[in-house]
Amino acid sequence: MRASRSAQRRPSARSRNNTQSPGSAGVHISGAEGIYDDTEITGIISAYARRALRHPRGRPDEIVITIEALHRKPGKIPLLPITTLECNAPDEAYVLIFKALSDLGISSKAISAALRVLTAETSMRGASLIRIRSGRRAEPDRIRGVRVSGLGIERVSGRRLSQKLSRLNLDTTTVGEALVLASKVASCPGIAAEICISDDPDYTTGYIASRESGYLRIPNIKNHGEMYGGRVFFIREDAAIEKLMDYLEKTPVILY
Ligand code: PML
Repeated sequence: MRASRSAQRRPSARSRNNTQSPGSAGVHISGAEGIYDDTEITGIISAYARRALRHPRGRPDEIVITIEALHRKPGKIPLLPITTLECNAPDEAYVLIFKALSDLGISSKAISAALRVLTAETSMRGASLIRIRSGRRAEPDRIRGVRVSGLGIERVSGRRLSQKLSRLNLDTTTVGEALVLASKVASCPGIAAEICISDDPDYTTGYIASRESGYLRIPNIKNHGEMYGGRVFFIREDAAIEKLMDYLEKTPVILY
């Protein structure tokens, strides 16, 4: 599901940054996807429509829901373990980010480059790819970025995850879907880590994820009302971009 508002309409008074990308169809409002059985399709269409219509980024004037058959059997990937770090303000978050990413072998140059992308006035539609040593950006299209697609969670694991998140008081689609996406990204050969700041102005928890660290949630990574955000994938210096993008965008995986 992709929901957007046409570029001509004025953003709301709160919107410092309308995240409109030059050349894009309009302002991004909401996006989601999953892998589902036939019997779940009608229910999921209304759930996605409801979600797009009630999004804190504003009311979309276009909601596109696409249903595609899978032609490849999805690979099975384990979900990352979740930890919530203690963090009370964005300044503290930045210290945690530098520490966690440096421990994963990411250079300061690359971390700073990622933070510039994530806090820029114009959010990207997909994720940026940044090389872990040189900090060079590697996505072929800096507006579109890389869109992680072809992912879902096994029904039983979804229920188990929901119970686990409930016990942690975190049982929301935002957390569940972010964890599923981060788990696919972390399983991608060539990716060392991911950092995410939500572009939702009401959502101030972000995360760092990697196979080594698991999914590290960082509360108060930004202040309320800020529209910036996005995702950066830190890639090995010699990672082959085409292969990596094929995995992230086209290879179906089911998380368990
Ligand atoms: C998003 O807006 O989709 C990203 C959410 C990131 C953090 C989710 C969490 O609370 O763990």
